[in-house]
Amino acid sequence: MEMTLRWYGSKFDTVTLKQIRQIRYVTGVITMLYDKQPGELWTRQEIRALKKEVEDAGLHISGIESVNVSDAIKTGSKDRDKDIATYIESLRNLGEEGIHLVCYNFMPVFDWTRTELARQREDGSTVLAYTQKAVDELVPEKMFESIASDMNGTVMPGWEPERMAKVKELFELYKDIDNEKLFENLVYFLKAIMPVCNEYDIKMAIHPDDPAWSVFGLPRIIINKENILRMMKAVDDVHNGVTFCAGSYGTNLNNDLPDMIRSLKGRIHFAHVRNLKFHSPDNFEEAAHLSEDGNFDMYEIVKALHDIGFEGPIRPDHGRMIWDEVAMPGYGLYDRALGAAYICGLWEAIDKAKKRGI
Ligand code: CS2
Ligand code: MN
Repeated sequence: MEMTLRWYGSKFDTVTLKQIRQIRYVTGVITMLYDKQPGELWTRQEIRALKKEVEDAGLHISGIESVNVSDAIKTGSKDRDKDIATYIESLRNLGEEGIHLVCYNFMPVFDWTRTELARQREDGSTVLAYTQKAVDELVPEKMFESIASDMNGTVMPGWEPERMAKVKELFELYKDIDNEKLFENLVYFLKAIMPVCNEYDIKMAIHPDDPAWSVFGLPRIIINKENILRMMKAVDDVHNGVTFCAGSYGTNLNNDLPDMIRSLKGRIHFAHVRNLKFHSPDNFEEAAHLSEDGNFDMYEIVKALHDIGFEGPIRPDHGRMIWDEVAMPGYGLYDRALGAAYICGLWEAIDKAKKRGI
């Protein structure tokens, strides 16, 4: 595996490449052209400039998170083929620049959903949290307003103000789309992009829906083992792969994370490792990466990745906000750096124990 950190670009991120470089455990960044709208072309010049900036700082681009998929593609509406052609062009440009990993998601309307961005924990740190009760009490148009004041002046992925201004229209677009239709549209998209992925060896890695169930009555499909294996089979090509996000699949306590990892051998191209602390099955908060701070056994998760011979990038996913840092919620420097060190420690111990036959 390679340890990486997500970086949103110098215009948007409070964390600098110089700081990332000094984490030491981290050698690559997962980044993106953050101001691109879904459906917009990523040009070679833009990709090259981003690459140069990262390389000048002594790091490299390990993958893109995300090249976002447009609502026309997700809903299969009239602009779908035009948007797919643009997506293919963007992939070609990334391939030409030597980038071989692209994370994306297929969630309707909202990317991840949390009902609090700064829930205070006992030690004074703050974390992102979710309660089903809060979602049930909100109308979707109010979702953005209800959390905007905790964004620390940053723009959060999937929650761009321009997008949120159109929430009502977006819901309208999805009104006839059920899980089956969404799945069909995903397969249509994948079949169309596989040739360019094969040509440039670009591994597509779908990010799961977060939380792993339907919110506001919208369809959600990338939520459990059965569905993700169905998707792997529907387009049985190594370039159709997975971002294994422990914190997202793990929102559903019925998902057995190490077992899912093992069943996806060969198809996990990217891993997000984070821990959650549950107060009840639909009230949870993001915890420190340390196993005993949450509900997940991080040793078992990292061991499963090691056992399947995972070689791709891993990143600590969201971190807590600690030491008075002011940053994009979930994406501060300090706790993610601690997470990176912890995961590397687990990995080294597992690796050496195996080599020594322990
Ligand atoms: C990320 C997602 O911040 C997060 O929770 O894991 O926003 C993820 O980047 C996207 O869903 C991938 O397209
Ligand atoms: Mn994730």
